Parts: sequence; structure tokens; C-alpha cells
Amino acid sequence: MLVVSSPSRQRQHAPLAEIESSGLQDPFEHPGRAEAIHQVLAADAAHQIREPDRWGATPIEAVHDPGLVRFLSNAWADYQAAHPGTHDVVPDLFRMPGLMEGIGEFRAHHGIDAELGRWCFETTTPLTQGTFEAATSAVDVALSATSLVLGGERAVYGLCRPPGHHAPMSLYGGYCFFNNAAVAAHHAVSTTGSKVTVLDVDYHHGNGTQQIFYQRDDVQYVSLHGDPARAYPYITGHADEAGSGRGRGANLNVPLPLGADDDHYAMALTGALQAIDAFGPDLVVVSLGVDAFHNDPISDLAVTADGFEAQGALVAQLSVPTVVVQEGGYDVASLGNNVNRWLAGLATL
Ligand code: OKP
Ligand code: ZN
Repeated sequence: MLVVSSPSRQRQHAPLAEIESSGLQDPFEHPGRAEAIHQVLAADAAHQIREPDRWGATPIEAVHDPGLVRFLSNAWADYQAAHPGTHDVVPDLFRMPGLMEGIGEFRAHHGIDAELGRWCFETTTPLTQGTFEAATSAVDVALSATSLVLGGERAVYGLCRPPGHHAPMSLYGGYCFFNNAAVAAHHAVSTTGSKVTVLDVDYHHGNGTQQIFYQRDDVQYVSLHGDPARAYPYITGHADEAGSGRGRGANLNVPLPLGADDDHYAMALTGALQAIDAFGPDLVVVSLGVDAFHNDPISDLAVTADGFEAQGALVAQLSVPTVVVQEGGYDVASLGNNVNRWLAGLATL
């Protein structure tokens, strides 16, 4: 399979620590994740690896607020000017609506500290010196993979890092800065006029992708994930979130119970694939997280490597050209193999 990867740019997003469940610890989301995947795919003769092209800000700003792009492009430098010597930047205040309740609107011009709390929605996503370069490289990877599929390839894998599916139009968080899958899906729709499905098999609900396409009927969003009653991002991912306006019926959430195994997953995925078939997309973008793995450090499902291959094979049965973009997966020792097994299943396409 063709693989698009950008090792030297992805590794520039390199947090020292992560605040998780109220503790400071080594980051789960780190450059070694992408290195592990790259290494396994490079060693498999089934794949051919290439670098992405540079796509610039225009396709990003077609789905994200240009203000978010401008903010992220300068945030680290602005923070250094205000707080010299900081490595990992995390907001100390979030711009919650209640702060101005009964007072009025938030003011337009703030310093970097207020801006951080304007654009970031949570604490586990440190911003570092090379974050913007890495985040734009992940978008470039997704767009280059998509362009290869639009050019006639049946399936292409994009090794995106940092991941993207938690980033809505005008916020970053959940290890995500730009929504790689959403930028790719919108690019495909806007250049071909066709319908696209984003199928999200990451353990976490892709709240960002859902938000970006919630009112649209040209992009369907289908996600299987840990039930938000217990799983991050808690706020979204319920089965009754079905889309609104023209988008009503084009959003499908399948919350999964604790401990769901290969069989349970395959059954849920089979139902989701029927909904995709009924929508009739010309292209599928898979948000591939392998954090449903039984040994993943931040998840609670029980999927095995065989189960990942079975997932890929089920998706292949759709017989629709497919772009696969990397999202999560945090058991670094098994990460490359799990991704490779998923792609081996898909390769029957
Ligand atoms: C990104 B992706 C739970 C904290 C969760 C963020 C997780 C982001 C996952 N206490 N931290 O969907 O794999
Ligand atoms: Zn995840």
C-alpha cells in the first residue's frame, strides 16, 4: 500500500509532560508513536513510503477558523515573549461562557494568556516550539494521501501525527490541533463534488469531526467509541446525536461498553457499515485509532491484533476508495503491528 509519512516534521511536536487525570506524567502522545509505526511499515515489503507535498493554510482554513490557524502559527513565540523559557505551553484559564454571564461579550484583543484560554479546550495538549510545523505536516500527510486516492489509488495510508479528530472548527485539544481527517474529507468533497464518509474507529469519540460536519449532508460521520458516560471527551458521542438541519441522519454514534472484544466490535462495525452503504459515499476517510487495543494504557476495550485485521477486512467490503489517517493508539510496543494488521485487512479492497 502507498504510505505517506513525514518523520522529520512530525517529531517537532515533542511535549515533555502531560496532565492526565490530575497527574503530571510522561506524555502518552509523543514522537515515538509515529516512529514505531513508520518502522514497522518500512520493514514490510507490502508498502511504499513517500513524503507529503506542502498544501499551505488554504485547505485548513476551509474547515477551521482562520483565527485558530493564525493563533497556532504564533502561539509558542508569543508565549516565549511573555514567559521566557517555557517548554510546554498549557493554558491557566479557559474562556468559559459563565465568566461573562450577565456582563457582556468577551473583548476582542487579549494577550497570549487570554488567547490560549480562547482557543484551547482542555489541559492534556501541550503546545511546544515545533507544534505548528508538526500539525501542518499531519494535514499535509492527510491531503497528499487523499490526493493519491482521488488520482486512482484504491487505498492509501497517511501516518498523521499529531492526531486530529478532537479538534472542532475553532478549538484545539485532545492531543489534536488541526482536524486532519476533516480537512481531507472537505478537500475531497470540494474538489470532486462527491459525497464522503468519515469512519472513526479510534477509541475516543471524534467530537471535532462531528462538530465540523454536524449540519452537512455531503459528509457523513460514523464513529465507534467508548461510551461518553465513562470515556473522554465525555461531552459528545451519544447515540442520539444524529446531525441537525440538512445534516440530520448523516451522523451516527455507536457507544461501546467497557471490555468490548473483537466479536462485539465486528458486530457493531458491521451495523455501522450498513449505514455507510446506505449513504453511498464515493470516498471513505478512516480515522484509524488503534487504542481499542486490549493493552492500551488509556482505554478500556479488548480488541486484539486479529480484531484490527478483521476491522480492515470489513471496511474493504464496502468497495469504496479509502484514505486511512492515523489518530490514536498508545501501546507503543504493539502500535506498528496493530496498524499494519488493520491495513493488511483493508488491502483485500
Ligand atoms: C486522543 B485520541 C483522560 C484524559 C484524556 C486526552 C485523550 C486524547 C485522545 N483522563 N486525554 O482520540 O486518541
Ligand atoms: Zn483515541
